Amino acid sequence: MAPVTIPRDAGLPAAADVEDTPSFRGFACDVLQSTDILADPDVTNLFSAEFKERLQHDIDEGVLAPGYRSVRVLRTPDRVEPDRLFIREFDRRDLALPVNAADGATEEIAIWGFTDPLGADELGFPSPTIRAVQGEVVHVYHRPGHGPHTIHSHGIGMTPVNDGVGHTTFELEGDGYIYQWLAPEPGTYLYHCHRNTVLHFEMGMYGLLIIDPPVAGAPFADGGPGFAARRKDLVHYDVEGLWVIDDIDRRWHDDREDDGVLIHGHGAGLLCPFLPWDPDPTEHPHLHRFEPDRFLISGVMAGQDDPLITHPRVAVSARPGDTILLRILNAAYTRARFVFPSSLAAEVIAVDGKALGGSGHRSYSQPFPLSELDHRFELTTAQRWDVLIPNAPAGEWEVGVEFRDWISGALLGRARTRITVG
Ligand SMILES: [Cu+2]
Repeated sequence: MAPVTIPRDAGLPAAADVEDTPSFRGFACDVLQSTDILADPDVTNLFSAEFKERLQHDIDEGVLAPGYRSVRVLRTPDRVEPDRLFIREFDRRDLALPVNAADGATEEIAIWGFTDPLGADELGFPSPTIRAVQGEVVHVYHRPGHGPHTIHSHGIGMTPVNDGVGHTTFELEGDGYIYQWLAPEPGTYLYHCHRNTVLHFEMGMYGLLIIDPPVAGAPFADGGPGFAARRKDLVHYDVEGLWVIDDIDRRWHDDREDDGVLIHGHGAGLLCPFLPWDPDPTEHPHLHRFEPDRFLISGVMAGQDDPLITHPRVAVSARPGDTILLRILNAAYTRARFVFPSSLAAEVIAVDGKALGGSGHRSYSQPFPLSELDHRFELTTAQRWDVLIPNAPAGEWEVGVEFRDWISGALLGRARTRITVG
């Protein structure tokens, strides 16, 4: 692939060149006038016909001045042709989350998340994976729909304007924004909404973000086979398990009455965490009260009596001798403690999207066997570990997850799943 340069991604700007100062102010002032939006064909591609109609209507009716500027219509600075485009739209639905594969049970939970109109266009939980190849220019076009949201690509290292951290840059309403970044070194990352994050992340506005190495066949399909970075080299894996740990406090998700009346909205708890958003705070929580009562792996709930999850989205199936790569993300607010079978020779090859023993300043670290940690480890919120199981031995291997209070360490819930090799 020919190397691509995005001007503001290439080193530091010249001090004299104010336009190139990578500060929020410089970018945020690049707010389009409504007349620009309606006239510029390059820009109009960014906005739906409905949005432009509405804008024209508001101008015709005298609601907006012709030169109206709004943060609804930010244009991506230094936009170049992308190698890969993703669209993520906001949606909110009552989802029937699977409780377990065995009996087909489900439980309805209100989920906020991202849909992919280029894919299934259905709200899933977690949101659909973003998967790109190292070195690619990636565009993530976020259409927030109602209420402000953002997309923060966690661990990617983009320019400030593209980092999607609402309180340091901007939040999006209306027709959204195209986030532009260069895909960094291969690894396991995540993306999530960074508006009123404590609430929006809990409500489900996140998904895995995986960067694959630039080899034939990449980006790889979720589930494998593929290649991942190990030290300074690549390792082939036959099967990929994507384990996203989450916990749910169902009171937080109880955002509507039966008649559809809103109990709490996007800004709940934002202005002052001690102001009740509900007249009866014993029924509905404030943001400082998180007491999870449902425990999940990759959107599948652990049963209340038997926490074993055999759902094919979670449980891993492989053949003897296969190499298995587990990409594990803790998207819970509790500490997730993993317990692996001691007879499984598993190795931690990457932490937070960085290959241990990789090049540059990562050469001080090394991959290590899980036996060094007595086959158990703990991840806090947003942490990722990539665990490699080479030459998988035949058998049925169970991996346990304990959900531990982030302060006291008290056991709040459990989940278990299986790696079946045979
Ligand atoms: Cu949001």
